[in-house]
Amino acid sequence: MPLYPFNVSRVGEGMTFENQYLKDVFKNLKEKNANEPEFLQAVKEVFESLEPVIDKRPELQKAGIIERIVEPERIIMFRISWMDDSGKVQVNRGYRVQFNSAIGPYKGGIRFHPSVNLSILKFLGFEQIFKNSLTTLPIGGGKGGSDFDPKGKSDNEIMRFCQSFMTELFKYIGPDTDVPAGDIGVGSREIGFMFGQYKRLQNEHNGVLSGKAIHSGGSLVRTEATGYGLCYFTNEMLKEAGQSFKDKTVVISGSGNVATYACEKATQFGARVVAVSDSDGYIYDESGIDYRIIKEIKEVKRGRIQTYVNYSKSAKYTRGCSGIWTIPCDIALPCATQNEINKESAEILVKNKVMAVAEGANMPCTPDAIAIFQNSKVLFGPAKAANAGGVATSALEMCQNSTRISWSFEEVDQRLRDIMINIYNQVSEAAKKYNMDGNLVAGANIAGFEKVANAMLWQGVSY
Ligand code: NDP
Ligand code: 2IT
Repeated sequence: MPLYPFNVSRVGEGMTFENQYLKDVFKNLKEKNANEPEFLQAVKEVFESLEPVIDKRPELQKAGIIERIVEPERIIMFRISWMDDSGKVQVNRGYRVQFNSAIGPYKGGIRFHPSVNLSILKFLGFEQIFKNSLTTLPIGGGKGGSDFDPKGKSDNEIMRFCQSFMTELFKYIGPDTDVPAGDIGVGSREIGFMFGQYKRLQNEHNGVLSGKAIHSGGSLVRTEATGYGLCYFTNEMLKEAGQSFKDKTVVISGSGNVATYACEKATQFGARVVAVSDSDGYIYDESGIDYRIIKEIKEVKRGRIQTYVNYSKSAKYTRGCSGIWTIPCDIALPCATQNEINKESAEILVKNKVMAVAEGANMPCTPDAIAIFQNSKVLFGPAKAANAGGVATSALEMCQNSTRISWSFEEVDQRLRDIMINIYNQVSEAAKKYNMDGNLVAGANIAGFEKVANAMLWQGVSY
């Protein structure tokens, strides 16, 4: 059961693009992938943005770029059997969607969550193509994962699962082929177990995974990168509107990797973060959430956000996660999961005078929520652009691995900051170029798409 209910059965109805080529491709895609609502949702949004590009560039239709870009180059699906602590054999399903390698090796995270299925991984892999393109670094798009639920598992169970997952996956990945990283349910501990197994099987210590620990070839700032990058991007968006984080009230959903470091950076920028959540409920603390407490609860104790009340007298816990959007705030940073802000939540945020929303999670806002923000002139930073700091820093890790040197925290952080500013400028300029000034959704889709499309054209049809 999705924790954030969203009516997906209507995805694709009332297509808002008129271009016949896009309409035909989408109709065919919908017929072929009728059981993949999240994937269709992600594609539809991109098609809506691309209409002016397709109208202007007939060579894209001639080369079948759109039909090709929505079809993953390869999908690997496999059985993962592993033994739990009681000696019972468990079976999960594993996947890697190698979506597009036009501009570099497939790159994207691995998600371990019971909700994982092909629709979710295809939406994530599809978005990753354009996100990775926006980073300006040479990385293609991919995503993988399993319906394995890490909650309540012992370290040994996690290790056995990760080893079994990699025993199959290692055949299909490599530092110049496909470089996975973390996502929901996959952090440093899981990357370590998978890296160890890859090294054993391949007999190579290389940059096949990013998000590695520093002593084993990881990059400084990778842990912080998505949350920091989200705030660097949001800062640019606010700056263009003559605003800043200073003295603003911020609500952040989630309390995992992205949320924790978004909380840290927003606080450093002078904002007051008043709420964070997990899938059970949310914490409201008027005096400001302390990101060091989230780190202690989540990274050290692997506990639930509810226990935050044991650390702060002013903190209040409420069960149910979507209620977090009823808290009045200037800036909302959804950093948990897809479709967590629906129409109703968006309407409440607007009524409470939210000024900016930037997506730390992938596709956390439903299409009608985005329309509400845009129609209400709320600054809106789409995931592909706003959360690209994580994968960008992964690409910096790949670069350090290839050259066998490592950069200081300051150097990586400076590069991350420059990349996020550059992404903001690319996205903002692409929107202006196609007369959609301020529409960063369209800007991100167009700027991300054009580079990949040009690479595909250049490489010919059978590559
Ligand atoms: P984590 O596993 O570290 O944290 C996920 C957080 O979101 C947890 O607080 C979790 O709560 C909550 N959450 C997960 N699924 C749901 C759900 N179905 N309903 C409600 N809450 C949920 O993951 P990350 O922080 O790495 O990822 C968060 C988001 O950011 C994802 O959308 C991911 O794709 C995206 N992202 C991550 C990047 C990275 O570098 N890690 C890069 C770019 C985007 P609970 O513990 O209760 O499950
Ligand atoms: O969604 C994402 O961009 C990630 N989970 C990070 C992927 C990566 O390869 O660092």
